Amino acid sequence: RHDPVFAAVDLGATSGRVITGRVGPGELELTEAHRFANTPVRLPDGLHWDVLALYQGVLDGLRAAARRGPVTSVGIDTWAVDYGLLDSDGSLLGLPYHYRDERNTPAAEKVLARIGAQELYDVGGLQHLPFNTVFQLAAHRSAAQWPAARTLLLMPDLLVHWLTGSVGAEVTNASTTALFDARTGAWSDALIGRLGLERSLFPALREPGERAGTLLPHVAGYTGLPEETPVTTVASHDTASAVAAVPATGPGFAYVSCGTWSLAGLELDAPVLTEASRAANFTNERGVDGTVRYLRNIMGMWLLEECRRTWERTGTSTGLADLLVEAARARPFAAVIDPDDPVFLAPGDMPARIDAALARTGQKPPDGPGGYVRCVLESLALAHRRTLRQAAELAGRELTRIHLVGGGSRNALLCQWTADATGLPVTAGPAEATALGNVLLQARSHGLVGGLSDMRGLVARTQELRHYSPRGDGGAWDRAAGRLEACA
Ligand code: LFR
Repeated sequence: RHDPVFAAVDLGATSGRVITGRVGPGELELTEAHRFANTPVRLPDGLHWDVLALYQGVLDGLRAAARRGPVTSVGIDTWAVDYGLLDSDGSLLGLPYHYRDERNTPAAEKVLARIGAQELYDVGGLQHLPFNTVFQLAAHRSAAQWPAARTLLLMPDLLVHWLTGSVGAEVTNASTTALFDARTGAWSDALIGRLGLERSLFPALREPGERAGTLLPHVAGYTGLPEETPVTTVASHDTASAVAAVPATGPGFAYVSCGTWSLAGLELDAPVLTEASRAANFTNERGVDGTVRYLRNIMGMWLLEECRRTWERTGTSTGLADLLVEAARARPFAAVIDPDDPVFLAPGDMPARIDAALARTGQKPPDGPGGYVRCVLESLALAHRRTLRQAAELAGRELTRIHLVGGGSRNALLCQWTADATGLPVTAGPAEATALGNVLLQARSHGLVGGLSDMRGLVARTQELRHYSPRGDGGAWDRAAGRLEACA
């Protein structure tokens, strides 16, 4: 068998992976070649990504992939919004900041005072999140290194640059900067100018499927991959890759890409830039083939993961399987929080912040870790319901099914409760939607699959999916949804 194999580099907020994907007629099979931790580092000037450790993990992963056999091409995706700055020699200026760094919130306020939320939304169509690149840049401009900056590269573009020497800005990820025009699909020269930023900081855009370059000699030498191995531009925003691999076979689907974040929404042909959409804080990020990812960021599994990190520090048991058993036994709807509350954004003691949020809304703290986990998962299911219903209304769509993809799709409680809360059937999986999307975009550029519906059909036929039907306890979820609104 000599089916082509593609290497997908997928960096998430807590770990990075290099996954190989074998693509043949009617076949799509992933194998993990290498996994490494992504551990952010706090320095005196803020919270940073350890970008050199990440790059080294990428190199080691490519080497592990090369040892298994020939690799047809390489693609890279990561989270969005974060970037590195290069000087005129092409050297990295300082360490990229982590989007959870606290410096962004005051910077965002300053930008909004100058430009105004309406004008920003009218151009970029993005949900207001304090870490959108436009706000990070406002904070960054007072740094001593700023005047030396010549090129801004978003995280995946930076890694592509280090592998190949080439410079570009992939569109799905560029669309998360707020400096990208959601209507035209190009950098907004007008907004960049209004903010007093140099237009030359922003490289030429690249579409998924384009060849970014081939490996630099020292990269080929280290990894054992041939120098002519192409690095293919994929949907380099992980959420765009995940949405491309949603195994939907018909219209009327909603998706929840559930990992550190829950990204809940719809795929549209055109952005929704109405005032109602802005007020409801929906994002219009760019998807594959000019589609629009109309969604909202919900705090996601971060709430649970950050609870577990806190418990780990205090020596409480944190095994996920046990916690989920306890959560299933805990009292239903004992406590409801609003996952969208910005108090949960920064790293730190999550159980204490949940307690404080519950106290503010006249609720009692949960009973033991299982109670916290139940509170988080029920609250997430309620947030999925609220967001998807609003998205459908604002976009004038009728929903028939939810596809829950990403690591969260392994969480049976969350899947079932999302079905129960929404009254819609949930198809769960694949957990590796992002890596699949990355592999499929490469396979497409090599002529092995067709358009989005072809790619999705292949995922639906080859990957293991689970189905959850809503159970008839809708009334209890309606009442809990009322409590969520009371928290907001
Ligand atoms: C998910 C994700 C979200 C983005 C957030 C921060 O991994 O990419 O789509 O809003 O991370 O970049």
